[in-house]
Amino acid sequence: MGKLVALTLLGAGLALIGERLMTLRERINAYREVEPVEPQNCHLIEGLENGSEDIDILPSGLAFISSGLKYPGVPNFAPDEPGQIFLMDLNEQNPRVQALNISDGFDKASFNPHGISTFIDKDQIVYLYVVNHPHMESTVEIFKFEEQQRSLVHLKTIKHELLKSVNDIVVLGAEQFYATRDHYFTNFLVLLEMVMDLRWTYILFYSPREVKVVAKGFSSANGITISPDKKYIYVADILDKNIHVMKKHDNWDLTQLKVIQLGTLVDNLTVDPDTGDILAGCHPNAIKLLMYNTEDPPGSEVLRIRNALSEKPRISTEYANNGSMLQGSSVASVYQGKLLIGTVFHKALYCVL
Ligand SMILES: *[C@@H]1O[C@H](CO)[C@@H](O)[C@H](O)[C@H]1NC(C)=O
Ligand SMILES: *[C@@H]1O[C@H](CO)[C@@H](O)[C@H](O)[C@H]1NC(C)=O
Ligand SMILES: *[C@@H]1O[C@H](CO)[C@@H](O)[C@H](O)[C@H]1NC(C)=O
Ligand SMILES: *[C@@H]1O[C@H](CO)[C@@H](O)[C@H](O)[C@H]1NC(C)=O
Ligand SMILES: [Ca+2]
Ligand SMILES: [Ca+2]
Repeated sequence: MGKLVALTLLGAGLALIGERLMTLRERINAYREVEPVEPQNCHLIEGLENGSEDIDILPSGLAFISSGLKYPGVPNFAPDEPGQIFLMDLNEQNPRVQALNISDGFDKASFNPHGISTFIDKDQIVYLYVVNHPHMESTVEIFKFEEQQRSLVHLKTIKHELLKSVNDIVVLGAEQFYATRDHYFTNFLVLLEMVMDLRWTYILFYSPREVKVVAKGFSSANGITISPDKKYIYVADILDKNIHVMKKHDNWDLTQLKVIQLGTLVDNLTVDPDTGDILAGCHPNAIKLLMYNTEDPPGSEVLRIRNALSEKPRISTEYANNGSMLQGSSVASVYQGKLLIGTVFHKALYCVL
């Protein structure tokens, strides 16, 4: 009798895991192929071959691009080379990228940049905040940008026990930011977390005086950005294939206004400064990203969301490719009719819309 119960329990357990695995395959679009949507005027950016995970463009048209991410579960073509931050001036006729020099005293060998966000203070000094994973930990590095010298001066490293598995940040003021945590476990239990869809990831508010979780319950919180009027925060939940629109309160807490379902795995978000539209860099099929195969590579997809705050946001595809041109798009950013598309580990694309 005991044996029968044990067998039944084992069977039920295996069935549950099997069912969860099938659900997970559905959730990460394991069966999806993309239909191409390719603007006429696009070319790959020379000098960016090993990732361009995040992009942030200043109001002046200077774009910062983080490159060389090494992160568990995602491919990397240059595992022995440190990451870099590149600069591109979108005002130029044929913009080219240039690696930014980083000041001495910062450990460049272990630099592993992930999400980035810029901040301009009242004296017009530009700061670049970078999520860094030195030795697979998570820190936030603050740099001052020296435009003339094309260099970054390292000012500070921020560490905190709640700043774990950080994916992206959005800076709100001097040393104040929201950060997303994209997974809870940092060991093999991360698989359990994905399969069981535990939803233990969150958004953290950080300031020198106060650090707190301001929103939780995400499958895997990823890209984060702020609306042009600074009242709303947009967060991509990559495993839930949606964008959460959150209202920001005076005490920095966030409350959810709505969720926009997209049916694709949303990575990083940016906002078109001219229109307020959200641009989302997406992974059409995550299995192809997680199990990299040069014969059948992961594709790329960029969505534009108009009127995100309205009853009926309009969603259109700005770019889609099966991986023959661009693999693993993670971010898209626009500046005056020019579109930059970055990827987790592959090249980057420049389009004139
Ligand atoms: C974009 O998404 C990818 C995949 O999650 C992530 O590795 C990368 O850090 C993101 N980039 C930014 C700028 O947030
Ligand atoms: C990308 O990485 C490969 C392998 O390490 C290296 O040979 C190549 O120069 C890198 N390309 C760029 C543009 O950094
Ligand atoms: C980069 O910085 C280093 C040390 O700060 C300096 O020696 C080097 O000349 C700089 N390179 C460029 C291209 O400015
Ligand atoms: C991707 O699309 C191109 C045409 O755009 C086609 O030639 C190629 O075979 C496709 N690749 C895969 C893996 O489906
Ligand atoms: Ca970012
Ligand atoms: Ca991201």
